[in-house]
Amino acid sequence: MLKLYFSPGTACLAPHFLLEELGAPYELVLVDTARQEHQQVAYLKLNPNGKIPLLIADDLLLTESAAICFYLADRYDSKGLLPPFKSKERAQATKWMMYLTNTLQAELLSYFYPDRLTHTADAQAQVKAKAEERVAQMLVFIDASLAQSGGDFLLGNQLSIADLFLFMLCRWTRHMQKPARTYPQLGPFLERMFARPSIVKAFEMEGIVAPYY
Ligand SMILES: N[C@@H](CCC(=O)N[C@@H](CS)C(=O)NCC(=O)O)C(=O)O
Repeated sequence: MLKLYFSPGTACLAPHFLLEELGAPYELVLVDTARQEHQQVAYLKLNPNGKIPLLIADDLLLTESAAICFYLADRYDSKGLLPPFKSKERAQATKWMMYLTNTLQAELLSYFYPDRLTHTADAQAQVKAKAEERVAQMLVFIDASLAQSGGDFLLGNQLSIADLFLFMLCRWTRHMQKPARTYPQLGPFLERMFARPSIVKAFEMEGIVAPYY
């Protein structure tokens, strides 16, 4: 049995979309961050980093949202959410997951938690503003890549875990001055993704309401 430990709208979203997309049986376990449950002994025993999400799959305890997505896509490989091993498309899917986690997700963390990077309120405001600027540059690149992909998704015509991950990260930009939905390719991409029942169901289960992205 699969168990996904979640807190609404956090990095659990991509694995959650994926579980729905795969049609896998799973249980959702709420980690109430308002009550600091992610910092309490019971959760720290499972995930010493105190971060969300966490997946338990039989005797496997797995953290890192991207790693969870790779694992689930491989576990249910017949669903085709990752291209076959050794293919060029697989390499591209891996590249996108690395790009999204190393750059966009990392920059978004600076945007949301500037207090972790510097001390004064002024410096934090500067970090936040700079992070927003850098996110915008990344969105320009992703937007152009979507235009060049030759299809509806990052890999062209094939939906992959990278699209689910991208949707999650784009959602996190929704209150920025130039959110992902305002870009010429990303806007329709987000609309298409939001039309998928898997996405709607995961939002519903997490109690997330509009604006969705
Ligand atoms: N790289 C990790 C990041 C996990 C992460 O930072 N999760 C946030 C929620 S989006 C969290 O647990 N924050 C609580 C905290 O940092 O105290 C992943 O993608 O799984």
